[in-house]
Amino acid sequence: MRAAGTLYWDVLGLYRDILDGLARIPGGRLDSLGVDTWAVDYGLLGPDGRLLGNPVHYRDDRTASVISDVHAKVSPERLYALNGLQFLPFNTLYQLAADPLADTAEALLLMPDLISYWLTGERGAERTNASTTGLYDAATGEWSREIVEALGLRPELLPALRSPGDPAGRLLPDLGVLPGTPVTAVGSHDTASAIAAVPATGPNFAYISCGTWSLAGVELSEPVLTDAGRAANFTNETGVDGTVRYLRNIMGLWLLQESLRTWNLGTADLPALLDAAADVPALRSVIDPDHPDFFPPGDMPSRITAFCERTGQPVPASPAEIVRCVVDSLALGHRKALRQASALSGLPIEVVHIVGGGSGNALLCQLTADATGLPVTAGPTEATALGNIGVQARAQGLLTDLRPLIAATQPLRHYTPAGPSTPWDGAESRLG
Ligand code: LFR
Repeated sequence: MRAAGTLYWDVLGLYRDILDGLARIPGGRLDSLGVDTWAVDYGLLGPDGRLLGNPVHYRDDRTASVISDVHAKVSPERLYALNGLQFLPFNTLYQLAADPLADTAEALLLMPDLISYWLTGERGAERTNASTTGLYDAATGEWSREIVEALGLRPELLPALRSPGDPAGRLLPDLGVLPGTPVTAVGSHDTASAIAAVPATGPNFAYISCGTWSLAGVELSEPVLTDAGRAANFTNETGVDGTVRYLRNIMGLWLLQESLRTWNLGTADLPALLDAAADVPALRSVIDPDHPDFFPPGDMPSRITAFCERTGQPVPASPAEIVRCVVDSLALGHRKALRQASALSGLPIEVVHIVGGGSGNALLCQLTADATGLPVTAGPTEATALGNIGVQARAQGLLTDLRPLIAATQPLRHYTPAGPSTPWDGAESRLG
């Protein structure tokens, strides 16, 4: 929600919804609870533990003026050598440089850690999400003292790290819901939880965690901190069990979500639009989904048509044509990222797993199979929730290996490439 020009999260609304949800648990008893959210965003606490300001949304533009200051203190090359993170203007380290409260705050808590603190009174920094801040060393798995000091941040700002599966306190009695329930640290970055629930049956797979963002890449055991990886803007985020998510962010279904919002349509209208889009000829016009024009909230269709006009392509007119342009462009983005992930990491890819809400988008799944020339397995849609619960179940000794269980129990859909991927070769060059 925007107020006086700043885009904020309604964090207390989210917290209230969590408490309401807990109050409705059938039977009024839980063995464990785990918190995950999106990455990079945070709240700052004062000495008495109070929230110092309302958390700002990563789509706010406050970092635009500070990125060069940060890079003057630590070069992008040195940053990548230490944190292995793709450059995204909203990475926590840039947000802190734009945040006047960072100098006086006592503690920084990432969103899931903040919720967990309110629920339990205990503070910590869960590793999978800490790895998205830019302040974390991808190779050692600890906060990077070098980066923290170079940026003039106080090391005490950052809480002690914890890993998925670690105990994270108990629900405080004064919340009035399920007092004493144990809280377990999970892959608190939603993408970490989603990838933990990929139903892969062998090592040579790629994944696309497809929702508001498309997170496309491979899972590795060690970070790849090469110049070529930095040039391709690949990230090394920490996963559950110390795995590495070697991936790139692609703008994702945000392009559709914001288009629907502009047209005053809801997600219930999407199936009919996708059916109509399936009848529009393929690859007539494509956009670079990652162009910064598409990042802020607001009228998406006019930004898409402006892009097509600027690049001399047919301008999509109807909603179905715009949806087709978006879905083709996302499939192309998936193809480009996965080819690079394989080339840069040396991992051959035999199958692509699409998980998250976008795995229910049959047109996007089929076009991703066509564009990559690889079989696609789609599902589960609730991968993040399943990965979160899976880590808790394992911490309780209820299971040892989540992926085979997901593969055996979740409905999955399979897509095979419908034809040669040659039309996509030409289209990729149009993305620049
Ligand atoms: C997905 C996600 C991405 C992260 C973006 C911003 O929900 O967590 O992994 O890059 O949101 O936090």
